[in-house]
Amino acid sequence: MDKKQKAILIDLIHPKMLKRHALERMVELEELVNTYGGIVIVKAWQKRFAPHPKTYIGTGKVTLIGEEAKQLGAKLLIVNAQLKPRQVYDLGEMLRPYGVQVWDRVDLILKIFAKHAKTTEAKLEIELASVRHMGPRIFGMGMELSRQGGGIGTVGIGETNIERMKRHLREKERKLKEKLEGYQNGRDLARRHRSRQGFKTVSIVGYTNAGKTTLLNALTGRKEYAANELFATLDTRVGQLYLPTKASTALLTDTIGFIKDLPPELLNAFSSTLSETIDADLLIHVVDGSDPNWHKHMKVVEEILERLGVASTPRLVVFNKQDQASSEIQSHIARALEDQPPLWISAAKNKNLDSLIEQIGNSL
Ligand SMILES: Nc1nc2c(ncn2[C@@H]2O[C@H](COP(=O)(O)OP(=O)(O)OP(=O)(O)O)[C@@H](O)[C@H]2O)c(=O)[nH]1
Ligand SMILES: [Mg+2]
Repeated sequence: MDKKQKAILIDLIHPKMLKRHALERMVELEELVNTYGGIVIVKAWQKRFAPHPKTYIGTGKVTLIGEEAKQLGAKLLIVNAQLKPRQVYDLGEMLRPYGVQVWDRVDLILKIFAKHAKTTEAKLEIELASVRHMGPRIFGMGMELSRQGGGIGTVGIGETNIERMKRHLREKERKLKEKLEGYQNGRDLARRHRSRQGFKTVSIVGYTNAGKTTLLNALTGRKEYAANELFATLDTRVGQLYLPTKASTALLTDTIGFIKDLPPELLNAFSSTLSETIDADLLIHVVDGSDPNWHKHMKVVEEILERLGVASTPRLVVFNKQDQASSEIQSHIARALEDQPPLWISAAKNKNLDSLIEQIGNSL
């Protein structure tokens, strides 16, 4: 029996942050928790100019949360930030008496990834990301353990354990990377084969839940898993797209979605999966046009594309979910883009896909 895990969420906000922004941040965190399969029972904010160096949130607040958690039977505190290893440790120690575990945003994303990974490659990538995420924490704990073990004249017992642990992790990381390189080589071969056959490649990118997989399915007749959850897709799928204007076929790939504050170590671990995107001739950037945060999400995606080194790949921006987008938001988007009219589609309703296909043909 897998009862839903009860979670308390906490976000640190700058005293000058607009209330609307604070709420939006929380909504996204809550969506992540729902995707994970947890249930949010308390949403808390703390106003601070800067994080507490040791516990991230103020220690008084930590105690309050601990007591509240105990009362409500929550075993999990999720902090909406990427914490320093030391902060996870100190916060965890403070909350241990209340039986509460601490996750940061990356922990949560990793848990979702682990749940959604279907292919061996995606599973390996997640394992690599976890090793990289956990490593520094263990090293941080090491300071603590070696202090405990180290009396006068003794080598800290903690220290030797930590050394062993470090070696173990390094070894694990090496093996994972080696295995992933195997997949990478396979992909390189397949890609070279395709380009010899004259196929152009088009990669669908975008914020998570924008409708990338739905679009891939609609354009290629595939039946990949698409769902109203974050990170439904974690690997790369390829389908064929016939371009009537060019009387040729292009290969269309769909991959993992992006999200704000995606830590670099996560992105790096997914390099094998993302290599198709990195080498594409054209990127289709799918934006959920029904989401009031469309502009922020677009910027996040652009930033990540830059980090991937593909900022100069030709790009086609499409606004999806027109069927759900209010006329206000549609005219707002039109105004914001002023120079070129937005290309609206509805992947789920098969709307306006012909003009998209035509534009893909023209762009290639
Ligand atoms: N109303 C409406 N819903 C859509 C449209 N396109 C996709 N959706 C829905 O949006 C949700 C997310 O779609 P996906 O295709 O899984 O999105 P994704 O970008 O692949 O998401 P991840 O793989 O999780 O990053 C699903 O519930 C889809 O049914 C659309 O044109 N209109
Ligand atoms: Mg998807």
